[in-house]
Amino acid sequence: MTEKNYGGSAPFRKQSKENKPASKEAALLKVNKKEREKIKTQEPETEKEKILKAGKIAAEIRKYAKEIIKKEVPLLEIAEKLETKITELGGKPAFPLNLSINEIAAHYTPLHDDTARAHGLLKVDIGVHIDGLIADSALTIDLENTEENKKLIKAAEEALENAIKILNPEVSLNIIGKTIQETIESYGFSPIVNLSGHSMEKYDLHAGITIPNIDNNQERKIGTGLFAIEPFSTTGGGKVSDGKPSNIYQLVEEKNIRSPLAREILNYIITEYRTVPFCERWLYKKFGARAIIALKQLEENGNLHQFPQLVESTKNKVAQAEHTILIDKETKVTTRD
Ligand SMILES: [Co+2]
Repeated sequence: MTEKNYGGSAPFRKQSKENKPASKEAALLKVNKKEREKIKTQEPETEKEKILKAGKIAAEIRKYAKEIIKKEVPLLEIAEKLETKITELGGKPAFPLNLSINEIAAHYTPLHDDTARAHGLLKVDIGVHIDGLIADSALTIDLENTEENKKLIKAAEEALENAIKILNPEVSLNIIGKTIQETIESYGFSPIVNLSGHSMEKYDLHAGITIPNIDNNQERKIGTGLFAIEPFSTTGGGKVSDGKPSNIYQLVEEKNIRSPLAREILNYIITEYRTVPFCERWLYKKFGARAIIALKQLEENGNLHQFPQLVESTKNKVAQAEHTILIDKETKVTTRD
């Protein structure tokens, strides 16, 4: 069983009963003890507060997304507005805003000069973090107004709600997957079998535990911690393959690179994003066209990983629903709008 601990408290050294120190030192120790007790009892609370605040911001962004996303609005404008709002509300993007249309299931973010406009079945995937404590949430918007789109969205949303209903630390991962699968199949659609939810830790979006969207015989219990559950429903075969490069990157190694330009940008990435995914658009804004050259060099040198777009293999439409859930003494959806 996994005990995911999102609030690491500082190790608390035991005081020896013998060798009692002189009074001045004793007083000092007492203060220190008090301080340490404070850290011990408050630090997890503070991290929990940040988790909840990040969730609240994501919930606000969900609402704002529904207000501003209309057919033909440039994706670039949507991404910029939503990411700016995250910052205004006191968070940072935990990854570039994803706006994936139709058969693209995930990992489309606009380029700095993107000309695409909103249409079709549009998935909005939102990441917010506060000091590395993450909220991850997604919704799907139907810009075609078709029955099938609406049903696909309903299937994903209901699968998510049914999964949330059964959540507790003792529930097995395959039972969550089974619930998602059965709900989506009851609508006559397929869940995407090779996309899954995930545990999250500080500055770590995909922290090790995978939450399946199908019954995969994984009997491990979910345990406590912070999790994203994200069912995908599709009219297609139910698998995604790698598509075009997404221009979304993540730092994988800080090793040195000869080019001074690439080094400058690498240093910026290390301090600004750490291990949080970022995109070409953000760096273009800061460094201009030289960022594009540097990103290529850094990827070739093995400093960066570039995510591919994820495309439904039979090129059929995909809907997604996602919330972040804190499983603790109780189960709380942090990103509900
Ligand atoms: Co996620």
